[in-house]
Amino acid sequence: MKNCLDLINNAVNNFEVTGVPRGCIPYGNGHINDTFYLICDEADGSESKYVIQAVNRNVFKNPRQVMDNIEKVTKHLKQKIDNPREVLSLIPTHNHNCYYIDKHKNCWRMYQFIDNSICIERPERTSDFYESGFAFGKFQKDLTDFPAETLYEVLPGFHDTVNRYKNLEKAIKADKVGRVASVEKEIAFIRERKDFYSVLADANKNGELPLRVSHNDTKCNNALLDEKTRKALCVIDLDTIMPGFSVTDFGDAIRFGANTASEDEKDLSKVGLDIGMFTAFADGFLTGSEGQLENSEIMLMPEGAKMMTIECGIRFLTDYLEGDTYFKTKYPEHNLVRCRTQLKLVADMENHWETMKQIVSKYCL
Ligand code: ADP
Ligand code: GN1
Ligand code: MG
Repeated sequence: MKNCLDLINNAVNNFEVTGVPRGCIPYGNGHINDTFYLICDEADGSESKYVIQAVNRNVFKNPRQVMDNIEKVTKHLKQKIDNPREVLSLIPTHNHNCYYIDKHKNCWRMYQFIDNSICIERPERTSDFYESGFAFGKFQKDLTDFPAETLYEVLPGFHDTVNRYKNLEKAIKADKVGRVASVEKEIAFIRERKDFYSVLADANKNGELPLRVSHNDTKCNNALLDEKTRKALCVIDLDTIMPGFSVTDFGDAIRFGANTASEDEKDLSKVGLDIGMFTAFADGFLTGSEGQLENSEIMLMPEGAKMMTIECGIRFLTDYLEGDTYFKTKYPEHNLVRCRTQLKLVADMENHWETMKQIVSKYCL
């Protein structure tokens, strides 16, 4: 998509932008969608700025449902949030739609660009991670009264860890690209923990974990911060909004941002849980959600962190065994390297289990 200028320009021409489009450039470091930054020249000499994205059709088989979810949720948020920099604003097409499907069936959408914002790839300081937690916690709070069951499950079973594990077992059995023999240690680690994978689903059945709107991609690069104040600004990347659990949103953020190393660090001695970052994010998330979460949910946050980490490890390993068809990879062992960081992080979370529980327990009412 990145070089298809005609496609992008054609898409731009279908949206109600103000001013004259000057040009689009690839933007951001997202792994899923193709994102472009668009500047338009206004008659008075000023500029208007937009983000135009092609939704990844390989991941999202039904982009209309994705857009329907985003439209409903942003509409709800706009009733509570006045500041246009704090909520994504969809730009309509000339036909009053919130997306445009081109002749190649690419689904395009456009947002107002949130100016003077920063997008952190990994938190360098605890205060940034606190703000990221605050943004996602507030997102939970603002959507407490949204009927989660009215959202489409755009990625069915996205955080169904039991099923993710079953898929791994299928991939092991199929051994499509002959890689199983080289990953026996990783497989054993994952099998040893198989009783854990149903813990959140069971808590939901027992009434300890309510169904809510979950974001499902709470990496810190999906919460913009204000460039000057570095305060939480806006939650972005709403493709994966679905009915789900607060603790998986919490957990996925910890998985990514409270790792002492990056997701694809090859030196496993660098990988571990940064308790300072964990504490900061928990503080931000539980402050931002302002008493909307139940005590039983708060106490399950360490489980959410461990679940998201092992689930991601399972997904990376499955993709590795299936020949790297889902996650974008830069070299042949990339998915395996990512899997190993996740498993190392799980082991370190197990070492810090009581500390994590104590930290979150302070927020129970
Ligand atoms: P992906 O699913 O590929 O991660 P995102 O929706 O997160 O796609 O967008 C990719 C990047 O584009 C973000 O990390 C952010 O830097 C930037 N971005 C997206 N939407 C906006 C916006 N409305 N204003 C400013 N920057 C944005
Ligand atoms: C994908 O590309 P990004 O950062 O938005 C994936 C997440 C994984 C993550 C691992 C829709 O997210 O679930 O946790 O990679 N998103 C989807 O880096 O599968
Ligand atoms: Mg993103």
